[in-house]
Amino acid sequence: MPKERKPLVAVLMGSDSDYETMQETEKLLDRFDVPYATHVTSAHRAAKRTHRIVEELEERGVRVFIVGAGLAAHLAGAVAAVTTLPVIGVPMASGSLEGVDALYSTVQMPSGVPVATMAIGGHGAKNAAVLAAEIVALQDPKLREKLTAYREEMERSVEEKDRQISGARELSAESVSDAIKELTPEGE
Ligand code: C2R
Repeated sequence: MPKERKPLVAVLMGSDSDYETMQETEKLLDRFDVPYATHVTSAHRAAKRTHRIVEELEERGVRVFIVGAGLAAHLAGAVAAVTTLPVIGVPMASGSLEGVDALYSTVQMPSGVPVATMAIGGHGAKNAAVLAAEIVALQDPKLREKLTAYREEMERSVEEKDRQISGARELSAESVSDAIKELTPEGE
């Protein structure tokens, strides 16, 4: 990503231990060519710093926040508390509860302060990027075309998977009928 472009999306996470999952978000934002800024911060461990980072990113023109966190995942809610920009939360699949704690902590926001909560882990991290791109695309028709192309590519991949599975089944049905013919005495 060229450095001079202003970030439109902020990718925040509670710890560097979340980064492997949150790279899935970055990869898709790269694919859609959406400029982003990534930061580690923590509402629990660095509350004032988190507030400051959100303000700075808003001033730089960020339009959407994506926030990944695990365990008692309050970071997305804490970000939503100090901005009226859309906040997308990604619960990490970590700890003894494997992300169920993070899911509940992220999704159960009191009315008035929403966090658009994704699935736990990698699927959620990817969907966060798609949703953020969809929000940015409201004012960017070219980005919308990229999202349409992404959907079409997914559809083609489903068709290809179907061809492989149904083709394999037809093949085995053919070989079964050949085997039956071979075993059946002529005239029967
Ligand atoms: P460490 O690996 O640094 O101990 O972090 C992080 O997102 C991470 O998944 C363990 C987990 O703690 C999470 N964390 C939060 C917050 N800060 C860190 N949920 C927060 O402010 O919500």
